[in-house]
Amino acid sequence: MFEVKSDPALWEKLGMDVERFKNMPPMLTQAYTNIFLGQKNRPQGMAYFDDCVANIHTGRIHELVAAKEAGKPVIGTFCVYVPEELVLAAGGVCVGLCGGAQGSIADAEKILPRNICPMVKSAFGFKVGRICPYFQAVDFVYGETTCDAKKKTWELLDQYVPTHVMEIPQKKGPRDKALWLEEVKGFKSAVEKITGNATGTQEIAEAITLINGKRRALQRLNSLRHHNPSPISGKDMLLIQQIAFYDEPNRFIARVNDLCDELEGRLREDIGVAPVSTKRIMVSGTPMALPNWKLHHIIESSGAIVVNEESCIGTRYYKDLIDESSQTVDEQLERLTERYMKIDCSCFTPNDERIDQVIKEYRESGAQGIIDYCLQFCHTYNIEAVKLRQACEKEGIPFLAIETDYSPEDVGQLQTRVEAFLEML
Ligand code: BJ8
Repeated sequence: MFEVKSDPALWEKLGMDVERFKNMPPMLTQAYTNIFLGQKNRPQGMAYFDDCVANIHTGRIHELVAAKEAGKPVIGTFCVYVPEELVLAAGGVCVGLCGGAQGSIADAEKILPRNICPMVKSAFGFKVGRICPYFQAVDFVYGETTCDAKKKTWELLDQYVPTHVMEIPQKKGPRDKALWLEEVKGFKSAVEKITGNATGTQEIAEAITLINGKRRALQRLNSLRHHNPSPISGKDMLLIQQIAFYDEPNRFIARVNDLCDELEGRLREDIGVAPVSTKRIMVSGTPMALPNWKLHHIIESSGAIVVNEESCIGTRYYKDLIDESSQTVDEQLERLTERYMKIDCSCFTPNDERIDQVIKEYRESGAQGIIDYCLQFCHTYNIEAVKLRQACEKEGIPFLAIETDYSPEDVGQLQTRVEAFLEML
């Protein structure tokens, strides 16, 4: 039987609020069982990812602690702009710390204003409340200046855990690219100082190849799900994309590729998780950090299937690779910078390349409508939804924009809107 495991001794060692945190595994066990395990016809390869969730507060945390004891610093990040390749090249371990849970928001609201993005509040609350083993395991964190809520929160977060900040440009002209290259070089030096390891061409090349491998595996999986019937549910795909931010990369790549092999077999026999007539939805917008499964669960329990996520926990994380042919560190950093500057976050202006990308992914995924997901108080994605709607209207693409947070209060209302949208398709 599925169970999220507990390890109070490990949590104690990490300085967590164990009394409070011990309620978390049973709650997650119940939520995961209800949301994931009742799905019909799941691929067998999902067993590994179920296991990742079962070990989310124990097995993977033991690995991080062992890495620290072996002298490998663990670095937490909140944005796909922070180059994980350079952390790995310097011998560190990189984990994503974005918060996707309602349970830590009250902790954050004791300090932060209430009217900011739930993802920022959730992450900050996890640290303040000492109720996230990943936050407790990291040696330091790397934030960025993508949005106002994040960049000002990092100043406060630094009072709890050493917090460095990368400056992300707001535009994509030559001056902005030069600034970003300087930031990447500064990041490399800072990480080397913390790890005590200088990184040369060889280490960077290996890290680029490894993370390209992760991105390729996710690209492969995403293109398989575009078939109709889709061989994997949107919820399972979202889960895998969330796990990509904290699992050990080599193992993750191997398991995703195993799953792809299985799905290719399913496609040969026309086996899907839902009939061909199932309505196909693409989700775009703000990231959905673990364990935020709210919208996907609403869509799929309304009888549709999610076939693509245009999101940082989705294609924005893996659509672009880094050129692997560089011969020097300078060239490698330039190629890395070019790849990262392709990330079409709404924090940039103008950001029309994202609008084009959304339409492109819509066509490739065989979706029949787009639901644009915006976390409350995320002004950049919320305003960009206006342009996205205009583009969809022009292309004749059915479009629904929703703004929500992590609370269960609006689930009924969202379900009604989603069902009405599906009926219209
Ligand atoms: S590159 S999307 S991971 S910033 S949703 S915290 S923007 S108020 S998450 Fe993001 Fe990097 Fe961009 Fe991707 Fe602020 Fe908006 Fe909240 Fe956001």
